[in-house]
Amino acid sequence: MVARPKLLVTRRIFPEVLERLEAHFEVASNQDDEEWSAEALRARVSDCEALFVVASDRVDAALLGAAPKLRIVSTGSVGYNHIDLAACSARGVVVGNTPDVLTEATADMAWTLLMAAARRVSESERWLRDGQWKRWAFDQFLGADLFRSTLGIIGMGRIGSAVARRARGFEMTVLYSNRSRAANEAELGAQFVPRDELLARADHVVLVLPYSQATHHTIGERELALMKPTATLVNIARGGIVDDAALARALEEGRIAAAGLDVYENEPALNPALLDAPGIVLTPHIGSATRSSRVGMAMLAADNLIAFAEGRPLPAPVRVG
Ligand code: 8YV
Repeated sequence: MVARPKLLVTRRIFPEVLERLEAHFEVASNQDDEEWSAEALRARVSDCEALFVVASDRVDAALLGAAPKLRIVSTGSVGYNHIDLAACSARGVVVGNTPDVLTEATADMAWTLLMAAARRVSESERWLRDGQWKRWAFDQFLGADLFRSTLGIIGMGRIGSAVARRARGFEMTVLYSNRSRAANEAELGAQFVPRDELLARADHVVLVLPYSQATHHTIGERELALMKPTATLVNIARGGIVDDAALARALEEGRIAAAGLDVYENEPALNPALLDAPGIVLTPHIGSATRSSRVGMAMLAADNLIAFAEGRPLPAPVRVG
């Protein structure tokens, strides 16, 4: 019998996915979900042909250098900014990701954060739990309208489109900005506008663009200054797209009204200023966290690995070159 290739899985994965992988690989999986340092990861991957990671694992030249047999990296995420594609290409390492299966859950999360932030859900719940609710008042916790408001979506890919589709039920005007015009803009009823115009006109801004050097701090001091003082900002894309310190200041100074964040610079160590900022709703990177979406992601990451092991094209390849 031919030896099965060695696969390292850096996180605990669903039993049904582990079972599928074990039929094709000799699997070492982190089922206890221990925290592995970069050094520990390098040691564990040193004799592996295949690696299953998530977005919080850095796959850089140092890791690849420590894994001379590595042929495939499969990430259980749609984003792949944690993987050095040039270094993978130089070493002939194939990369796969998990698009589509998380689109709807992540779009739902954008709306969850948007509604919670615009209507001050976290803030009013904290107040209630603190025993401060003694009297009802007309002007308590006034939020912003969603119905018939203007939504600005920055990044009109799969998830941006799913966010836009949901806006129809709220009879919103939808503006979007993107690297290029979206072929589905008529179907979505979305208007393509320059980013600065979007920021100035939108009542609510949702960020759905991938992270790269080019998108680093897409929203910083200058952009926050363009937004309405009543506006809500939602980031379900990647930390680093927003300058978190600038956002905390803008909320503190009332230059925008609210923010809903699922992703942060330097996760999971949040900028403490965000914790104290008014009008903010914070979640711990759970955009894709529904059972069906996460099982779908893990299965697709496994499908990429199995296809590679069987010499078939990956169902969801990332272009490395
Ligand atoms: C993941 C994500 O849950 O897919 C992505 O890019 O950010 C999330 O859906 C998370 O990053 C784990 O890999």
